[in-house]
Amino acid sequence: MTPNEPQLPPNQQLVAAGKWPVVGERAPRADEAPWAIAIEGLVDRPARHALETLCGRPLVERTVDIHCVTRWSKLGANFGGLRLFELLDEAGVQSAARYVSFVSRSARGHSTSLQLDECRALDPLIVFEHEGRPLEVEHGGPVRVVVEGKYFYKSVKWLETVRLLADDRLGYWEAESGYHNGADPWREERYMAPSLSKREAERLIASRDFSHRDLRSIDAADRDLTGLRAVGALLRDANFRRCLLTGADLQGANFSNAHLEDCQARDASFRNADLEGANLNGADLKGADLRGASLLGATFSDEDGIETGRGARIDGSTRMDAAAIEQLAPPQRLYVEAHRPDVGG
Ligand SMILES: Nc1nc2c(c(=O)[nH]1)N[C@H]1C(S)=C(S)[C@@H](COP(=O)(O)O)O[C@H]1N2
Ligand SMILES: [Mo]
Repeated sequence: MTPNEPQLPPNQQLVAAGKWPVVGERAPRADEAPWAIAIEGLVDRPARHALETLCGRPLVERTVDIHCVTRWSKLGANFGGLRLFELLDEAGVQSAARYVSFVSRSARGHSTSLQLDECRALDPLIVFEHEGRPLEVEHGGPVRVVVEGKYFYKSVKWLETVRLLADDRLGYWEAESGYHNGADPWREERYMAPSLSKREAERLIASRDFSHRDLRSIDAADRDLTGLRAVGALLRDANFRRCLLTGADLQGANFSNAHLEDCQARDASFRNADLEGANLNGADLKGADLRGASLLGATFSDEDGIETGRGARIDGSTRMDAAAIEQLAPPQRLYVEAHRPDVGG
């Protein structure tokens, strides 16, 4: 038990001190127009606030715990900004408004939304500063939303428009990737329920070909999937516990938050796969190829295993990038490095 544990929602792990991963888009849409924040929709007095005038208002400072859906958490980040409701109260939210949609200055029109009452209780900040300095561009500078108490995908970077709505407008990740619209980290509201029928799942498991399929949350625990082909498959949150995956071709598959505990994955190829938040505790990864795979928030061993060496079976034959190992949470990194001494620190 670490002293920080009670502050961490279920199945989250702390990033290394001082680290803050960049997730999703890294820069806003290129646009020459001066930055302004529009308050629109079901308000009595729609407004457009030039960024300079907003920055001139007295800033509120707040210390916030960040919890990303890909299982990393960063506690105690310090932000400076304005309370969203300072602007909403000025604009006069109409009684028909039930949702707030935040739209980003983003090439893909990135957005997210919150239920209005919940939003009021969470009291989001419109943030300009991090640790007393202007917010870094890749973290949403010059201006982003920070909503404490939700997975961080509810905190839009490069905020441009706040729209009050009667009906919800599902956000980018919520619509595209099935992220849960509730996003409560304490209840682990990471993903929507799976869309796959039991029969369809059985048929695919029998075929051993998942390539390029959307099989989010598929339950394949304890199955013999030796030699499975799952190139480019969407396998977020899938259950592969204790599976036989020897020699499987899993290149470019998305395993984010998938369960791979105690699976047999000798000689499997995870090349360029997304293993963010995946749990590989106890998995046999000898001869497996993880080059190019993203390992942010991945787990190779629980705390007991780190002490006793009973985590994932990895050694010098497990191919991994040094840069990906560096992304791991410190105890995971120690575990991996201890088993692959050839890679060094
Ligand atoms: N415009 C925009 N906002 C976004 C995203 C994005 O891709 N584009 N990603 C979201 C997700 S999934 C997370 S976890 C956080 C990441 O913020 P960070 O990169 O500052 O850590 O931003 C959220 N806001
Ligand atoms: Mo995220």
